[in-house]
Amino acid sequence: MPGMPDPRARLTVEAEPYEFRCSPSSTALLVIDMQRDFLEHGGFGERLGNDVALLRRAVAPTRRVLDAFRTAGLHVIHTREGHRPDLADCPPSKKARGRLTAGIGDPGPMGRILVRGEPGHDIVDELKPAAGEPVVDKPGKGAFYATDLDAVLRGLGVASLVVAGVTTEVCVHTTVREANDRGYECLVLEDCVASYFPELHAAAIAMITAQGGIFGWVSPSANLLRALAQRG
Ligand code: TIU
Repeated sequence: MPGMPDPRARLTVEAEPYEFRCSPSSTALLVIDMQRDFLEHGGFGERLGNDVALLRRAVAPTRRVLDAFRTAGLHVIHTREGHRPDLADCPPSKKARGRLTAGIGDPGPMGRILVRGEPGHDIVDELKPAAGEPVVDKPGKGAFYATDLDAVLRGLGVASLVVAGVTTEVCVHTTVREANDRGYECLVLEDCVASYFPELHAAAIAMITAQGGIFGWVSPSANLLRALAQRG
C-alpha cells in the first residue's frame, strides 16, 4: 500500500559496536520488570536500601519507545518478576538471601513483596501493557528461566529484541545473556535501562558490546526512534 512502511524492510540503527540491523516485523520490544516493587517508594527495591529515582530515569524514554512501537504496529512484550502467593516457585535460597527483615512474600506498603496479584508486583502506570501485549511472569532474574517467553517469541516469529527495563546488571543482563545463547539478537537501549548502582550499569553496558558485541548491541533510544521515523 503506498505510504505504508514495508514490514519486510530492514531497520538500521546506529549502535555499538556497529550498526544493528533487524527486520521490524520480526523484532519485539521487551520491557523487563518495570514494576512498582522496583520503581516506586515503599517497594522491594527501596526496602533493599536503594534510591528508586535512579531507576525512574528510564521510564520516560521507555514510554517514547513503547509509543513508537505501538504506532508502528510492532511487537511489544512485558515481563514481571514475582512469585505464586504460596511461594512454591520461590527457591528457599532466594527467599533467604540478604537476611532481610522484609523480603519476598512479606507484607509491604504495596502488598506482599514480589507476589503476583499484589499492587507492588504490577507494572507502573506509565508503562502499563496494552491489550494484546503478552505479559510474561518470571520467577527468576532471567526472563527465559521457567517461563514461556521463548515459545511466545517463536510463535510471533521474533528474531531480534529491543530491550528496556530494570535493573541493568541484574534482570536485563541475565535476560540478554539467555536470549543471546538462544540465538536472538539484542539491542539494549542504554537510556531505557537503569540500575540502583550507576557504576554497575556502566559496567553491564560495556560488557554487552565488548569483544565485538559478545552479548549484543547498545544504543541511545534516540537512534532507534530516528531509524523508525526514517522508515515511515
Ligand atoms: N528485575 C530485577 O532486576 N530484579 C532485581 O532484584 N534487581 C535488583 O537489582 N535487585
